[in-house]
Amino acid sequence: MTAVYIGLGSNLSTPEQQLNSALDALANLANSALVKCSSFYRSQPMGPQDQPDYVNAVALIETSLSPLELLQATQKIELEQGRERKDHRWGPRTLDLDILLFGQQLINSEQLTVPHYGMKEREFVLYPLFELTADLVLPCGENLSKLIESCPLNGLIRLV
Ligand code: A4P
Ligand code: MG
Repeated sequence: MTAVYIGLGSNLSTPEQQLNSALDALANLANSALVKCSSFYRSQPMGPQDQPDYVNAVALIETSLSPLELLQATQKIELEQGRERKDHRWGPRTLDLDILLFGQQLINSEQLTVPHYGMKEREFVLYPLFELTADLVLPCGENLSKLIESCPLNGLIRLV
């Protein structure tokens, strides 16, 4: 089994319900177990500002699926929750599931880049991840606690 961190994000159609449904789906994933999930956080939209705030969280699962099998599964969950892929980048979405870390693996294929390319700069990824595993070390050798020090909250609010 490999420990995998998944970033969850939504800013359409009652985002907190979207995240809860996604967690149910992750808990029912084949050959996998949902270990824990961070609190939900409200975050300012990164990218176009004419869209609602996001709700973000990070989940830890253990899985014996391969990285591509997991990507297929998470994309299926996105589609089941009404995700539409639009042309313009970083637009609003009902559900986004990003594979942040897959054990200590480095993956650079056409379909998958792991660690996720933006995770080291995003407050809505780093703070929930820190809540789950404060002593996490990334595959590149960087400490999560160090990355947090140079990452402003940018209005991130932990929801109860
Ligand atoms: N892909 C490659 N690597 C990965 C990975 N590690 N995890 C590929 C998941 N997918 C990965 O994804 C496009 C393609 O990326 C997939 O087909 C897969 O093969 P997508 O979900 O269709 O596109 P996207 O999410 O719109 O694009 P992108 O660039 O991945 O956006 P991000 O980085 O996901 O950012 N603001 C706040 N506050 N909170 C957010 O969560 N999210 C975004 C989207 C914008 N602004 C946000 C938030
Ligand atoms: Mg994405």
